[in-house]
Amino acid sequence: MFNQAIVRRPGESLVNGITTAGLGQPDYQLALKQHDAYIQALESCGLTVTVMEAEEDYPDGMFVEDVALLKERCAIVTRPGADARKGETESMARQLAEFFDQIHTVEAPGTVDAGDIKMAGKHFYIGLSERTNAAGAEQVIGFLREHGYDGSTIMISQGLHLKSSVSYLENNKIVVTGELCSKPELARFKAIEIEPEDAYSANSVWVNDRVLVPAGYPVTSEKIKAAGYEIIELDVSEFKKLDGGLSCLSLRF
Ligand code: CIR
Repeated sequence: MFNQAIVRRPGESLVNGITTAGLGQPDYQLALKQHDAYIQALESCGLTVTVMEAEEDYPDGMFVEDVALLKERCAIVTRPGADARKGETESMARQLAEFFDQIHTVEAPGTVDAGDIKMAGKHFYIGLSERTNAAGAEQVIGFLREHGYDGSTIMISQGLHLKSSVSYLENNKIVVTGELCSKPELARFKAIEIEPEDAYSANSVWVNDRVLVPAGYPVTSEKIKAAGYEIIELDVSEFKKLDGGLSCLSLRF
């Protein structure tokens, strides 16, 4: 179960965020409203939400999931793969010091976006992507082992991050799409498969037995409900325009 979440407010500079989506510029005011609803959803799942201020120098700063990996007493600050995002870690490291005594840090030449890291119980799957390299994954696995966890890597070639295409819903269940449907590394899970046209919704988020699902994907919502979960649909259209999914908007621990 999670007790805490950390989010960061979007800044007006979000219009300059990195994107390949081709969906147009995000609307700042609408992004704020969607962010408010996201925070409320986390609170309704019983989490205490720490809201960090926007940093205008970092247009992608609200995608906090990429800059840290948190698990009970293990905190890792990453080294994001995109140069424009590397500086986001400074304020995150300061924030995490309020919660964690020891903080590990990924160092060069390693790069890791924690959107590439899916935790499933005590095991962490790390996607090797355009943002996360083998040196970074190796460092993360080393830190995890110090705390009694383990990790392994999966090569990915589709989507921005591993978690763009797979989410762990606890109870040995995953929501999965695209190339990951046939990855032997994930064969041990019960898969809720998502069709390519709904791929964005494979990034859904388990929070204390509820599942946050992006609004606009009724087939996915029905499949997750049929698997026994209560769902909360959230409109995150403005973050989708920046290749961001639901999970990227928070760190949950
Ligand atoms: C980026 O390209 O880094 C951001 N525009 C989107 C990051 C999304 N993060 C995530 O999926 N974990």
